[in-house]
Parts: sequence; C-alpha cells; structure tokens
Amino acid sequence: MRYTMSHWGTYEIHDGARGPRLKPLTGDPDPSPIGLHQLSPEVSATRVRRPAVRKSWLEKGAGAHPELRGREPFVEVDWETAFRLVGDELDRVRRDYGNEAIFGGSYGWASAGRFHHAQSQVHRFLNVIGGYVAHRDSYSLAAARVLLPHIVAPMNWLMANHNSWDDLAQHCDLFLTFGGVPAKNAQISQAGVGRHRVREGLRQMAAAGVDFVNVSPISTNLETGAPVDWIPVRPGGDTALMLALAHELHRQRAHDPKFLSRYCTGWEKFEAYLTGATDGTPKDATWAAPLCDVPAERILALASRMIGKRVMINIAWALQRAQHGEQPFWMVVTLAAMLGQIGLPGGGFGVGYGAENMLGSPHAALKGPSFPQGRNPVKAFIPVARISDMLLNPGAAFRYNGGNYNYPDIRLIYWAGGNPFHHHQDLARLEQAWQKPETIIVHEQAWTATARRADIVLPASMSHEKDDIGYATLEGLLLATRAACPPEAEAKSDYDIFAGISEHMGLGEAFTEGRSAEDWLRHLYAELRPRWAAEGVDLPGYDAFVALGMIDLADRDPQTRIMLSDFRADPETHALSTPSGRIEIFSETIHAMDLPDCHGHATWLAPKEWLGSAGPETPLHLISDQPERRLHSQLDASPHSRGGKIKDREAAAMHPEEAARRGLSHGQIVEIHNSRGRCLAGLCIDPTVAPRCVRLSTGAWFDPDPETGVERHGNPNVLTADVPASELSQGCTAHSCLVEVRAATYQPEVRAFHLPEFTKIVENISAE
Ligand SMILES: Nc1nc2c(c(=O)[nH]1)N[C@H]1C(S)=C(S)[C@@H](COP(=O)(O)OP(=O)(O)OC[C@H]3O[C@@H](n4cnc5c(=O)[nH]c(N)nc54)[C@H](O)[C@@H]3O)O[C@H]1N2
Ligand SMILES: Nc1nc2c(c(=O)[nH]1)N[C@H]1C(S)=C(S)[C@@H](COP(=O)(O)OP(=O)(O)OC[C@H]3O[C@@H](n4cnc5c(=O)[nH]c(N)nc54)[C@H](O)[C@@H]3O)O[C@H]1N2
Ligand SMILES: [Mo]
Repeated sequence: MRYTMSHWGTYEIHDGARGPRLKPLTGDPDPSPIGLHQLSPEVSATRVRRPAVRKSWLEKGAGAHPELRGREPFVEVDWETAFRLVGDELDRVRRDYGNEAIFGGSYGWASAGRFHHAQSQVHRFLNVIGGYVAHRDSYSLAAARVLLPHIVAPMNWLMANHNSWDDLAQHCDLFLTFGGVPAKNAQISQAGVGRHRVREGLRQMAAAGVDFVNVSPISTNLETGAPVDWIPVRPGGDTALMLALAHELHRQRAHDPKFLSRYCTGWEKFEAYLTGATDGTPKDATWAAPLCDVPAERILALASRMIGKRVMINIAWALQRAQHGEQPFWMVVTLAAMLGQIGLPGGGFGVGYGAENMLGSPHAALKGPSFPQGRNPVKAFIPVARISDMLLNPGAAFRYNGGNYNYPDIRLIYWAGGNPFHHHQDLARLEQAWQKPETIIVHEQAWTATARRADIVLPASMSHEKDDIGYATLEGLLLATRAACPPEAEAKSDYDIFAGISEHMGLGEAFTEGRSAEDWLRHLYAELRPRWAAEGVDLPGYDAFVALGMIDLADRDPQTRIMLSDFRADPETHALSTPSGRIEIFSETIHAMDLPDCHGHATWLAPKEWLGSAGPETPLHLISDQPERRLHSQLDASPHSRGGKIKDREAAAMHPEEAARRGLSHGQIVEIHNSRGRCLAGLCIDPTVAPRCVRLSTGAWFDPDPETGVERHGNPNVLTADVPASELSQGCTAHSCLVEVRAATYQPEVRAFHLPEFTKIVENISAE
C-alpha cells in the first residue's frame, strides 16, 4: 500500500481510472474528511504554477512601490531567473545590512513530513547563508509555553504526558473542562495523525459513567454521546470563576494541605490573595459571578461537586490566546494542586485535551527523524506574534520572559510554509507593516493572501506530491510516504528550491551536502535505525521499509500514562525542572520580573477588550476558533471547506436572541465590524453559542475589497486586536476582541480564490 500523511491524517493512495484517489487509513476509527480533498480540481485551480515576480520589483528593483504589494500584476519567470533574482537579492541585503536584516521566522503549519518540512528547510538554508532573525513560541501556544516551564514543566513534555484516555475512563469521576474537548480540532496533530482517537476516548469515558462539565461560550465542543453539563461563561472570565472554585474549596477545607506543602511552593502567598488578606477582596462566588456571568449558586454547586471525587481539570489552548492568557493556565494548575490529585490515576490537570489528537495518546514518545537545521549566528529574535511591531518600530524595546530586547531593522522577509495574512491579528495593521521591507520572498503552494503580497513567489509542491518519511510523536506509525502524483505545473519541493538558490550563491554543497532529496531520506532513516534499536524498536532496511509503506508501532507500545506520577511517588528523585523542583503556585522568578501584567501567582486581571468593558458600539465578543472543515487557511478552496460556507462566505454563528434583537435571519449576509475593520459573513442562528458572543472560525482566505476596504469572505483577523497577552510572553491574543453585527447592505462577489493578474510587459529589468 502507498500512503501520504498530512497534519489532518494518514491516507491510502488508490489508483483509479481518472488518476490517484485518497482513502482514509484502514483502521482509523474516526478519519478526517479534510484531507480527502487535497487532490480536488478546486484546490488545483488556486495553485502557484510558475515562479512569479511583482511587476514594479522586477522593473525598478528592490523597494519599488511597496504600497502596490497585493495590487499589481506578476510577471512569470523561469526557475533559473528566479534562482538568480533571489540569490542576488539575498547577497545584496546581507552585504549592505548584514543577516540581522533578514526575517526568516517564517511561522506556519507547512507540510507534515520529516524531511520536506518547510520550516526546517528555510531555517537550514538561511543558516547556511549566515543566519536570520528567528521567532520564539507559536500562535498556538505562547502564554502557556512561556509560563508553564516556570511553574510546572515545559509544554512539550506536558503534551506528551497527559493521562491516557483509558486511565480517564477507568479512574476519573468528574471531567471539568474550560473550553471543551473539541473533536473538530483533534482531526489534527502537528506532523500528522495515525488513528483519530479523541471521539472514541470521550465516548469510553461517558460509557464508564464519567460526569462531564463544560465551561465554555460554545456547547458543541464536547461531544461524549451522553449529556454534558454546559456552563456558558463570559469569554476571558474563566480565571475569576476558577478563583471562586478555589475559594469555596478552601472555605470548605476541601483542599489538600499535605499535597500543597510536599509538592508545591508558595501556597501561603496565594492563599492570602484568595481569602482577600492581601487586597481586602475575597475571591468568592459573589465576587466572581459578575466577572464570569455564572450565577454564584452555580459556582458553589460546581465546587461542591468537585469534593470527594477524582477530578480531571482541562483547559483549551484558546484561553491563553487572549490578553492575560497566562492566568487561566496558572489557575488550572493551582486548582488541581489544591485538590491534591496530580500524579494519581484519573486526576490532575490537562492542558489541551482535544487541541490535537496526540494529547491522551497511549503511545511511546520516540524521537523521530529530523532534518538538521544548522546553527543560527544571529541572536536577534521576536516573540512570534510581534511581527507588525517589529516591522513598524525597528529599534524599539520590548520585554520577553524577563529579558529586555530591541526589534531588529528588517529589509527582507523570507517566508516558506506559513500564511501571516491568515494567522496574524489586525490585518490592516499588518498591511501597513508589510510595506516596510525592501523585498518579500515567499514559497507557496497556492495564491494565498501572503503570496499575493510578495515580491517573488516560488511555487512549492504539496505533501502528496513528495516522497517523505512520516512520523508524528505519539501516533504509533512510521510511514514511507509516497507521492500520489507529480508536482502541479512547475512546482518544486522547498528542498529543490533552496538547493537551486544556494547553488547560484556558491553555497550548494553547504546546503545539500551533496545529497538529493532521496539521498536525504535514506540518510535520515539510517540515522534513525540505531536510535530506535536502542529503544527496542528494530527497523528493517530502507528499501524494505519503503516496500512495506508503514511500520505500525501501535501494538507494541500502548501504555497507560499518568502525568507526573513519578514526581508524586518521589519528588526528590523526580524533581520538576522548575527553580524549586516543585509546582510553583507562587513563582519567585516571575515575581522578580516585576511585570505590570503577570504577577507572582495566578491573579484576576481583567482584559482591556472583553464583555466587561463592552459599550454600545461593540456589544458582542468575537470567538475566532479553529475551523472544522480545514486546517487554518489550508484547503479553503476545497469542496469540503466551501460546503460549510453560506452564500460563498464563512458562517458566523450567533444565539437566536441576539439575532432577533438585531432583526437578522438565518442565511443572510451580515457585516461584522469594529474600529479595526469590517468583514462580511453568512449568518447561522445557533443556540449552541452563548448570548453576547459571535463565532466566526478562522481561515476564510483574506479578501479585502479595494474599493470599500470591507473584507468580503469572512476573515476574523480584520477585527482582532494586535496586542500581546502580557510582557511575560508577548503571545497572540486573537480572542480578546469585541464586535457588532448588522445586516450587510451590499454583497460584493467573493474573489478570494481568483488568481492575481499576470503580465508579460516589463519595461526595464534592472535586476538583470
Ligand atoms: N483570529 C485568530 N487567528 C488565529 C488563530 C485563532 O484562533 N484566531 N489561531 C492561530 C494559530 S493557533 C495558528 S497555528 C495560526 C496558523 O497559521 P498558519 O500556519 O500560517 O496557517 P496555514 O493556513 O496552515 O498556513 C500554512 C501555509 O503553508 C503552506 N504550505 C503547506 N505546506 C507547504 C510546504 O511544504 N511548503 C511551502 N512552502 N508552503 C507550504 C500552505 O499552503 C499555507 O498557506 O493561525 C493563528 N491565527
Ligand atoms: N479542524 C481543525 N483542527 C485544528 C486546527 C484547525 O485549523 N482546524 N488547528 C490546530 C491548531 S494549530 C491549534 S493551536 C489547535 C487549537 O486548539 P484551541 O485553541 O483549543 O481551539 P479553538 O477551536 O480556537 O478553541 C477551543 C474552544 O475554546 C473555546 N473558548 C474560546 N475562548 C474561550 C474562553 O474565554 N473561555 C472558555 N472557557 N472557552 C473559550 C472556544 O469556544 C472553542 O470551542 O487546534 C488544532 N486543530
Ligand atoms: Mo495553532
């Protein structure tokens, strides 16, 4: 059997009369339909087919008319010309300004394969040419990724060590989750999925009689097949609610002082805050109710339900993609520590069950093959979501995780495998910032909003057009993935593109080490064999591996996992990697940073933009969650993604009461707006969304109307705010955003999937 693997699943390649077809992996209990549409003609129609250069850039040179990015035609060129233009421009910039002027952060979810991973490829290439400005953390996780190592353990370790689903079914009594366990999100795992197990895991828990409580502005993100108690919460209000739960546990003396003194530090300082001894405000249910929109009686009842039970407390990643997003994560750990069940079967905390398929997996976390990226001599970096700040304010100071830094002065952006005009907040601000650099080079599969706004676009092949090695930690599968078909038109793999450019720059050997892509696959596999042999996994030779197609480790290694059970058994030998070796309910390190927006323990800090501060202009909270029918902006043109749209636009879901108040009806086109922007969407009246909220999932391709400035397709990032979570993490805060919704008075055609204009007329090619 031949396989292809993507972030949304592993698929079998079947040959049919009209070419190859993809089918779900045999034995996958809950395959994702997203990837079945990778080969669709609608996706193909959006592909970048040949290298292309923006007209003014080609005619007048770097820096010409940056304001025309995204607004003027491209000139298609052959690969030799493209390699020369890119190589010469990189040489110019590094000679005139140094490698600190090249931003190669290049964030994004490019192909899943271990070798053809665009980020590894671009970072290796830029290291070979002398380095680049990198980024830290991700849009997925920044507030949590920076906070958690200070207080309990690094995020990657936690992700790989969640209590497994079988343990939860056997031992958990109450599963309390903030933000659900969205099975729609668990279609995905970074680097690929083997078997989709989250829906099954939840059903097994429900069948075993586990009690579920979902605190969330949306009720459908926890499907167990049985009734779930839904507590609609005011977005951003969760920390207040958790504090009130903690207060009530403490009042009823239901916390575990032995656990808190043996395994934690700083309980007393937090206790004084909780009771109000430090600030005069007890964080009780009466205090919390108006902050989280949950009645005090309901909070008290929930606290009582937690007493004497084995409780797993989970939190969705979305909660930290908000201003003060560190606080609810710190509070979940604090609350679980108070219950004293961390390290026990069925109890403790989860930081993102459902965010990806891998959380709760029973498989071994073996380290897979990886393409070496080399060393980056440039020290300058940015926290990933500070890109507009960096471009708009070169030299300006910023704080990050206790350090003081300055933004570099960027002249050239190199992006391979990400879509900032999908992922960044406040796209009007990004459009401005995007005019600063002299040159923007993008490798893309499709004419995305970012590709359209580049100076040089190089067509990249898709995962199913490449041979690779597929392996995702905790998925239990190693795959020799095969190309289902040749690359579209003149597209090349990122590797072949970088090989061509480095060759032109006289650095071919340094980048390729004399290997073709096929040689690299053999090489990476040869390195893997002894490493895995040491872990007890014997792999066959490379050719036998390719002939097999798949090595299934699932039968070999399933194990019941209980997070931090070693630490619980022996906190001295298995001390945590925190400064104290224990769970830090109070962190001296963070306290000493003296930050205005993150103190030494979990604290209630009201977001600036939330329903608590909403005025009549923007009375609704926008939830821009992850889309069910695609991965971010990828495959938005596919029939599956388009099938979820209303009159060609993304569906915006709103409670019936809110729709009635505005005289809006199901299926009509609405305009969602605030002071930052406006977009059109198709209204879906939906009682599963809490009142005062509107849900518009991310990923509709950015499609601003040049005449009116309105975004025509339903992209929420024209509305979201580009402010950091805190000075600790500088994380993305897409979820701190208020809007209003009204009937649209006009319905311009959606042009998101139209190709840009091309021209052959070039007046004076100065780049020759
Ligand atoms: N409002 C709002 N915004 C958000 C979020 C939110 O919740 N709300 N979520 C944020 C989160 S968590 C994330 S992770 C980001 C995601 O942001 P991105 O990862 O930037 O989004 P994708 O659409 O996955 O973009 C990946 C791009 O890489 C291209 N690509 C795929 N494979 C390859 C390859 O092999 N080579 C090359 N050269 N290109 C390739 C695809 O065509 C696609 O355009 O969005 C963030 N933005
Ligand atoms: N199908 C699909 N799956 C994906 C992705 C995708 O694009 N498509 N992206 C993947 C990526 S990159 C990531 S990072 C993960 C993201 O995983 P998450 O960030 O967890 O996903 P979201 O869907 O944004 O949000 C999860 C839930 O949190 C709820 N929520 C939002 N704000 C609040 C709040 O203030 N309080 C409470 N209690 N709940 C709130 C939302 O209603 C939503 O249902 O998903 C991954 N899975
Ligand atoms: Mo993400």
